[in-house]
Amino acid sequence: MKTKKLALFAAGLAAAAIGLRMVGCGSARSGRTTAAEKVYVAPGELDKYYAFLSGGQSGSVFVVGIPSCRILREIPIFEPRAAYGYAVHDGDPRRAELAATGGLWGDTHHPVLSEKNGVYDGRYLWINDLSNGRLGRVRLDTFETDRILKIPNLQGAHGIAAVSPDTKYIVVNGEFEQPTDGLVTNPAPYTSVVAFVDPEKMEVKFEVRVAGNIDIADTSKDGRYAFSTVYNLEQGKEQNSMMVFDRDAVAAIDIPAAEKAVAEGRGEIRNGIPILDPAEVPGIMTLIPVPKNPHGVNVTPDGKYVMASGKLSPTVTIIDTKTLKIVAEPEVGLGPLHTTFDDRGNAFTSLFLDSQVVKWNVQKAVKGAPDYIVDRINIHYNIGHLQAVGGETMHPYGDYLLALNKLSKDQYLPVGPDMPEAQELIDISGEKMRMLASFPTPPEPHDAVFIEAKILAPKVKQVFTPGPEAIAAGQESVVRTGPHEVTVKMTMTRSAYTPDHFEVREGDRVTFQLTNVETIRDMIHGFALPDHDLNVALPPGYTKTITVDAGKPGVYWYYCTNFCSALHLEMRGRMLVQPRDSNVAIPDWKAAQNVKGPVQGVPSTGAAR
Ligand SMILES: [Cu+2]
Repeated sequence: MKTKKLALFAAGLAAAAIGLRMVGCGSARSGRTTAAEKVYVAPGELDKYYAFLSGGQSGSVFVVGIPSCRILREIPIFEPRAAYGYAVHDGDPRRAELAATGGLWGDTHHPVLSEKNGVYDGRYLWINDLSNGRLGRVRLDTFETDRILKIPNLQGAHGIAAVSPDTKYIVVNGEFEQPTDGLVTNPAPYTSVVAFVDPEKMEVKFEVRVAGNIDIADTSKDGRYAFSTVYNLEQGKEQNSMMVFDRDAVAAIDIPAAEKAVAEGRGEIRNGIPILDPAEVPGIMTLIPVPKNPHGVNVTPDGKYVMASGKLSPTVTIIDTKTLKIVAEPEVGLGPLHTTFDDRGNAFTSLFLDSQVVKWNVQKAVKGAPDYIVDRINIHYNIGHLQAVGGETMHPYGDYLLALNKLSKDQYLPVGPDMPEAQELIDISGEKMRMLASFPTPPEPHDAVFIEAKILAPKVKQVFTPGPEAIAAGQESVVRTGPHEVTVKMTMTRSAYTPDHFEVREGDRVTFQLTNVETIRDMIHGFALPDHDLNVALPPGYTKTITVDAGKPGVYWYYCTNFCSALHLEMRGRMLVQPRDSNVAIPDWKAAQNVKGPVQGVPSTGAAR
């Protein structure tokens, strides 16, 4: 008997050990509609929301339709992507920016959207690169990265937030502390900075020094405070020495007070940026003690409270945003990491260790009512971030919540040593949460932000007005502009390049000025040149100018990489590179336009004509 009981107990433990799958996967048919019906978007129908998922070590952002969970595209930010002709070639200004600011890779964690009057206006998305201390900006009318900013005096750009309600700044937290005096020979105590970035100009306006590691960021809804969780107030450099104190803190930076101090010249200028030290400028920062190693920090939609998730403590610390005093510290479960909100006064906190989302009522918790916990749902597994649609704005939608999970284990087919990472979509429209769907994405789902499709979709540009640099049909040419320089002015339309061939010499620098002269949407043409590390994509109306070395003598077929028509495969042309000392005459591409001209340093038997 005793043995049987032990066996049952062991079986129960085993079930718990493989996660909580048996509990979490029940009743897809509870409620009026099935879970499948809730996420089914019929072919030809459109999703209600865009979700922007950070790509983690992919250095990008993944765009997903919600509720269908269909991946719509990837926006490369910190890594070149040949598939989108992004930063592939030296002539692409994004590639030059990436190379100059830390490298052709990144680690994106926290996407934030531009706001107007406390709601998303669909202009920009910003995301951090933790690894190289950068901030990337994506234009949401084109879904393209338009700026990369290296943040001076800061390492480990981690938590970021838009300053509500009108995106006055993007706040960027430096997680990896640095010697305060900037030296390594006789290092001073290590500190970090919070950077305040002008979102339009993409330049740092000022920084505030914090004695500790600055983690996640959010801002008050009135623009007064930037809140950050801070750990390692001990300023230790190894883990043991970081775990001495009983509590760490939420830092509340008073933005107007900091701006005034900067205007009065009270900042130390380093690398052109004023750095304010709260020890020398009292009143610009308040440290609010919270349980050790807090993680997420989130402001309620009504702006009344900011809450820090305990991580090591099973509590969420609720702080009044006016008085900066702690008003409650409710227990929610093991490993609370982040909190998001619906439109009915409820908070949802991710529990990393419990692998759960817990729903709880904010006012009941503040009042100390015992029944503040509303519901719990099992997650598969070890949830990190979570986001409810609109949960970061003043007007949450209260319908869907995305759980971004660190481990998926038994949820998908094995794909090598690395299991797919996953998200789970949860229906939060009712009193009880309901699991709807899970879907994997390439590494690594970390955080997400949503915008309603009807706000953004009408603003997305698909056909562009040709700029002054555009080449019009009939204006194509191949012209020698110097002894070793050739400019090729080329147009592309279904299904041909004009010119479809031209000749240059070994040693030439060839500048392509490429215009896609199409005028209808989704008629993108690519221009790939084998063995020249070159692939660009051009939407209708776009012009791109790129210079390459002609390379070794030979015939190089440039071809279209973006499927465009039944004759897509035939959309190609030849660049013929004559040997440097060739005595073969280079023929004119067109009688009026040619590659004639003196070629210095070429033997008399050479190709100069
Ligand atoms: Cu094409």
